[in-house]
Amino acid sequence: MNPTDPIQHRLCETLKGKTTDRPPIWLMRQAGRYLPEYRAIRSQVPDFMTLCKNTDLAVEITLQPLERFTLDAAIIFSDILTIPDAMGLGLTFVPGQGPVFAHPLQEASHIERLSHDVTQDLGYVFDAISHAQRALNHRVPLIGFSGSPWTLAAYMVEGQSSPDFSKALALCHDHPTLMHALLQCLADNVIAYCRAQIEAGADVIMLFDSWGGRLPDALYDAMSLAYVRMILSALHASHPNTPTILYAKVPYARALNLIDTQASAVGISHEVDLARVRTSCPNAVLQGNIDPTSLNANTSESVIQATRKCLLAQGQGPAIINLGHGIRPDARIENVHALIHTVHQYQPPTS
Ligand code: 1CP
Repeated sequence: MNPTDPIQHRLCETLKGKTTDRPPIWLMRQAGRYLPEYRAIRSQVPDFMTLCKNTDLAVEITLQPLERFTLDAAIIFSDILTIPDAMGLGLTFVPGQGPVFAHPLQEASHIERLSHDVTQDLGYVFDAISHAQRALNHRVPLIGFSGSPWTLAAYMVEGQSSPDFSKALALCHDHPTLMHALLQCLADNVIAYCRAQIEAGADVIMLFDSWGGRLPDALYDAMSLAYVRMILSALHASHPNTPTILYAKVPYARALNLIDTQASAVGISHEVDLARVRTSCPNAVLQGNIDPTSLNANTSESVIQATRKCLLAQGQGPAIINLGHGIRPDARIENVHALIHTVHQYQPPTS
């Protein structure tokens, strides 16, 4: 290679729809509680946000999975709830319970007063990205990310995680104009946040609409996808060379809706039949779909089978190997090795 040529990373090439020697692999939540080296750092700080706001620790944790495994991407260590925190909702992570907001959105005035520009309070994320990029030194691309407006709004209205996000759904039904004001405010913030991550050095932007599946069919497009499309088109207009990945935990029909957005790739949940999506969309760049619980088994047989099934389902289409949702804290390290080894060894069937 000419020394002035840009480095051809598998992930970025695949996101451009190009063929690579083998599909790229990375894992959602690859830096996290299943790693003893993460737990060692985590035990030294009182709460999770302290890790995100400390540049050196956030960079160290971003790199941890790359020291152990041969992965094709790094993802910046942070959380989707940084935006609501910067909007003044007072975020803490309560052990055993997850995220909790001190000031959830409970009345119209709370929403009307929200700030449309919080990027100046999120400098710690951009610092972590620029430092991580320097530490990576072009080894692999760095993924920046944000939650989708709906997924962020669901937490902000509810005040915490919830099995059904019923308060947020009630707001959609009872006060749709107010909900749209909140979603638009979040969309403005997400656009500015993602642009600043790209300017700081993120090579790829991923949007998580993790709770898109909680919306009924009648509301999904208006309350979630419309804002996702707005963000993707704003990012592609300002940064046409930065690819995007859109993940949502949604069933088959909605997965096809995601592919219809401008996202460069779509993350497919493990509840969806990947082979069926591939048949419908032979040229779409599809990521994910391996069941994260297969990493918790006592032997590696399940994850090896799940990985082979995923590779076969992808067929000749452009593929990014990943899980269908985030890796769980009780995932076994040897199973993660087995998953990655299966991808590295894979020989596509000759037709
Ligand atoms: O105490 C701890 O160690 C907290 C555990 C933890 C970790 C490791 C949380 C709290 N967030 C994270 C990191 C994180 N979160 C990353 C890091 C980068 C990587 O992938 O390695 C990313 C991308 C996220 C994104 C995130 N946070 C999502 C979207 C992805 C998904 O899994 O759907 C969501 C929904 C969150 C909210 C959140 N943050 C943390 C928890 C436990 C949760 C989920 C709470 C719930 O179930 O509602």
